[in-house]
Amino acid sequence: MDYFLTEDQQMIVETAWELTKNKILPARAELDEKNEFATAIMKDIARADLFGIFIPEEYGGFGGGCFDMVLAMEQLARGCVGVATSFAACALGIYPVMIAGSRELKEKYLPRIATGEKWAAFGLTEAGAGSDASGVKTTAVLDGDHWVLNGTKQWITNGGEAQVYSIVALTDPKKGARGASIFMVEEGDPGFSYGKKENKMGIRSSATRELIMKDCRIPKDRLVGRKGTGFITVMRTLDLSRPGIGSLGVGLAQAALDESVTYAKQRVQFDKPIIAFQAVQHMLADMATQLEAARALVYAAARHIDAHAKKISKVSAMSKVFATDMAMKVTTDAVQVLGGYGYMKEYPVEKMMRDAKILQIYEGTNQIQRNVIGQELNKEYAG
Ligand code: COS
Repeated sequence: MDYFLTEDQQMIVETAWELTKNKILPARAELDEKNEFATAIMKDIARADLFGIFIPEEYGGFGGGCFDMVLAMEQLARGCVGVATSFAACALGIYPVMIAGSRELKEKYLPRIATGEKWAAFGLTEAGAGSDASGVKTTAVLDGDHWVLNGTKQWITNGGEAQVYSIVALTDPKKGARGASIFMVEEGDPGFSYGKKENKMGIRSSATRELIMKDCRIPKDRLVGRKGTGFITVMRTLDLSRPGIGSLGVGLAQAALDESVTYAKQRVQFDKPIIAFQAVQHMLADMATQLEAARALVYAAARHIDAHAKKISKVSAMSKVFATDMAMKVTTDAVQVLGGYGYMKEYPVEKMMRDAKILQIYEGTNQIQRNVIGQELNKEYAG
């Protein structure tokens, strides 16, 4: 379908797809097998200037919006969702500074993120705080000119690879969510270290680690926004990032459909290519239709956000839940179309199915997305 992209948008798509073809496709199977972070590809993404897409021009970026990011992420995800996730997590990690940070913090971090000189990560999740984002236990106490952070973050994408971390910590534990604040912690800060790298089912070219803060001292001015406004900044950050996760589902499902149709045209059974059988055709037709519907919703959600619409939570959650449930279904069907071959590692669809699963879990499970949509409906129909 034609989405009438501008020349600049077409250039983003072409740049990201060229990078995917030349750098990601040849490397993805080995990175997956070795559970290895795609360091060289992240540097290629920086050289292709994709990190600058979402950073405002005054801070050295291209001043693009959510839609531009969604376009780039979709193309990267056609190659490998692990790589695309590492890229997306840099945006997620720096959005709090863009949303609520002081001019000084923006000047300090944004130009370096734009060039890809530094990578970022978002530190919200803890052992007891996942879907319940307000269950954070990490604390931050002011001691003279420094904040002292104590706590452990879990399953942090880009953990150990990023140099800049936005960390959610309680500055007033008695107030719960309303006592949360966000801090920028940097690699090398005293008292800041990493736990072990996780061994995951999918997105194995991305890094997932614990972040450990033990009397971690950081300068006072690394507080993002006002003290106690951290939870709301987290919610606004997730509103902004969730269509991007939807776009990973779209890119992944596109890749799975491409593999499925190509295979179905070549594979001969009962003296015919299997695409000649209606049973297979109907599966492919459903895959293609669901994919296009998800893409349209993700693009619409991103454009809705870029238009500075007042309410974005519902449409953002809808785009994430619909596109990622679709990706799980389409990648599972791709394995089915390829049959026994689909189950083998010689073909990429088994990796695609493994990678799809995390999309339904991270950045808010799809159950949480439905809660958000339900709560917003409840408010809209309040009368
Ligand atoms: N934008 C701005 N403010 C928001 C908001 C949004 N999208 N969503 C909620 N808020 C505000 C509310 O208005 C409320 O403010 P007041 O305290 O001033 O009234 C406050 O935040 C608390 O909101 P709420 O009561 O709805 O919070 P809950 O604790 O019930 O949690 C959910 C709501 C479940 C939506 C939240 O915990 C969530 O998104 N969880 C998933 C987190 C997640 O994605 N984790 C994955 C790891 S991060 S990669």
